[in-house]
Amino acid sequence: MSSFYVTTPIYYVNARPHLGHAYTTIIADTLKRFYALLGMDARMLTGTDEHGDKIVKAANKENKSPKEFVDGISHEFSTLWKDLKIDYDQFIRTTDPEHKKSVQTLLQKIYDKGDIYYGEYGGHYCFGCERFYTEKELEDGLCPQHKTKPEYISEKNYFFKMSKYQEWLKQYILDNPDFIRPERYRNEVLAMLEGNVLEDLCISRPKSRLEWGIELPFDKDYVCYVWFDALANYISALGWGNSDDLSKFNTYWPAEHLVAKDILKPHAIFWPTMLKAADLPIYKHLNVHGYWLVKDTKMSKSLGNVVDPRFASEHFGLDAFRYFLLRDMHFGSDASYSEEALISRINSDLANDLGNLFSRVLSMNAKYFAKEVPALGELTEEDEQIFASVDNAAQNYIQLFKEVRFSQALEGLWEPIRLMNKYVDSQAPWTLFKEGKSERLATVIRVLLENMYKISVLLYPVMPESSQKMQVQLGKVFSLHAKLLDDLLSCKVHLRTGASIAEASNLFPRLEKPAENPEEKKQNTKNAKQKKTKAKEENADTALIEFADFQKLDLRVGTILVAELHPDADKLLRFEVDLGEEKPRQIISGIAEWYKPADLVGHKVVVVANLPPRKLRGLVSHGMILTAEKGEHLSLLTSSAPNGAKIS
Ligand code: ME8
Repeated sequence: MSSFYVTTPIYYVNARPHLGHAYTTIIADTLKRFYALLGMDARMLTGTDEHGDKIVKAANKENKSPKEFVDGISHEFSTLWKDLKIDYDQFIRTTDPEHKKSVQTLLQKIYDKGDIYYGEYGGHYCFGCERFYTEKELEDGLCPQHKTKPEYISEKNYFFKMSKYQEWLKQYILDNPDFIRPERYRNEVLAMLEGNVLEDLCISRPKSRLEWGIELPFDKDYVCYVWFDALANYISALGWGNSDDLSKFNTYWPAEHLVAKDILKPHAIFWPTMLKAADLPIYKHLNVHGYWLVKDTKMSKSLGNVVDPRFASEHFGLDAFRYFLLRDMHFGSDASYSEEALISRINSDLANDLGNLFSRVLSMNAKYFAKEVPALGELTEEDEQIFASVDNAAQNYIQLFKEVRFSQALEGLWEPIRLMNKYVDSQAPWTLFKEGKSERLATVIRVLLENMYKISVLLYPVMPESSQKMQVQLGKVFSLHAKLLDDLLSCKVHLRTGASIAEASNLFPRLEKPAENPEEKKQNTKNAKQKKTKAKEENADTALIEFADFQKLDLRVGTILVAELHPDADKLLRFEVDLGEEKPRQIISGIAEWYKPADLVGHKVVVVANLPPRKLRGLVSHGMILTAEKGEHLSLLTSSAPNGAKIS
């Protein structure tokens, strides 16, 4: 059986997992499932990157030892992947003893070959990136990523002769056009290789400065540079360099790597040259995606705009969330995340198109054929068109999936889904039923059921649980085997005539409005309050009104006759105020935090009497009682004038 091996970056444990991490991990899971569907022995690796300065700093901040700190966050990643039902085979941690051993084997191998040397180096070191920058790479003297001033450090270190492999790498990329994909990233890497002389890579850090790392096997005063250590995870996970049993390595290597554009250079330049130096086969493809943005900005903890994938998947449904991520990001480009976009995508593609198709067809089948699969009769041209369009879309879908173009693959698959909905309308089974054309009715329903089954299988990598639900409804659940897709596509009929199938159910309920995450809700209320206060302050300073505007106000004095709590709102009070009119007025006011109702009866107050009536939690308010407010302090405006006296 042929094999397939997909990896995610191993994530830093200095921050908690967010949507960006979840995206890469979900597409890795999707690819694994896709290749399993193709009949391959598919394997997926993910994990955490736990050494380096950044981690030590983050641990110090929380008053924890590095080990205690990394254990906690690494666990958060692994439990999130379990909650998101990611089917990974292995979760590697760079603090695993096997991994450490592999890194040392790799270092020793390259050292013995003469491609690691000891030298003095002075450079601009960014602690955020954990790397040296050359003068040329800095922007206005600042790190281009972190916009902070790097520290100039001069020290003796070990270097990997990366420059020696520059020409080889350039040629390799030219000879293998899809080695780095999409093309824009290949071009970016070629530009790095063509325009500059590659510098050798500093691969050590003196222990006097940093102890939290893997010791160099040839010098115990140094630890390994975190990127050299991290990249090796892709092979150490397969047992390379830490065990005599190389069967896993021989079966699964080379890998298909998935990363975002932030870590293009280490994966496209450091890693292949490291593999070449160690005489190991180069990975298959580097698949590079863009960023998920929130309101056009990259997610970051400091901006407070990180999206919590657990909340989103629980709220909108895991499969629907996966579908949105795969459909809305064109692999390679940035994409914007918003709940509005997600809801609109789910409602249009899943509720309207796919869900509707299933519920219509299954309910007709229940009504006309007592929930049994009807027989396929002679096929008309329209029937053949449905089969052809599904087969065609399936071929394209498979090809596009192999090219990691998930969005286009799904877009193409939705064409036959929409076509089937139109086919239902044009064939009008309800008319065939009325006219007693039962054989034709059976064929129409069977054409639909067979093609719905194919779609359900094809959707397995993207929406595993829904795929299974659809198959349960259709009375046939597939099991993975080598020829599954060949069989699926080479044959028109997969269901058994007379087999019982389900009644209609709502696979993808329509979503109504964005979710309010309790944390976000708190933040939104806080922001709204701050905005209101700021606007008030600004108005106080700047906004002048015309005298005519003031004259429009009808301010009157009145006596509170009744004061009580609003039956449906903690912050509101209900008043009846005598303004010298025929009847007292009902006024609802938000002052329950400051006054007890009983204390207010008999008080004289000032009321804005010409506001339009307004409903507040079910009770209509005919005016507003004026208060004076400063900071936390609030008091009622009073007057000794008689009821109904006008203030001017
Ligand atoms: O770089 N949009 O770890 P990291 C899309 N430890 N993907 C995003 C994203 C966003 N806004 N933010 C993060 C490291 N990602 C190293 C990797 S590998 C040998 C070492 C995803 O925690 C994306 O996959 O900073 C990106 O490449 C990765 O998280 C960076 O994770």
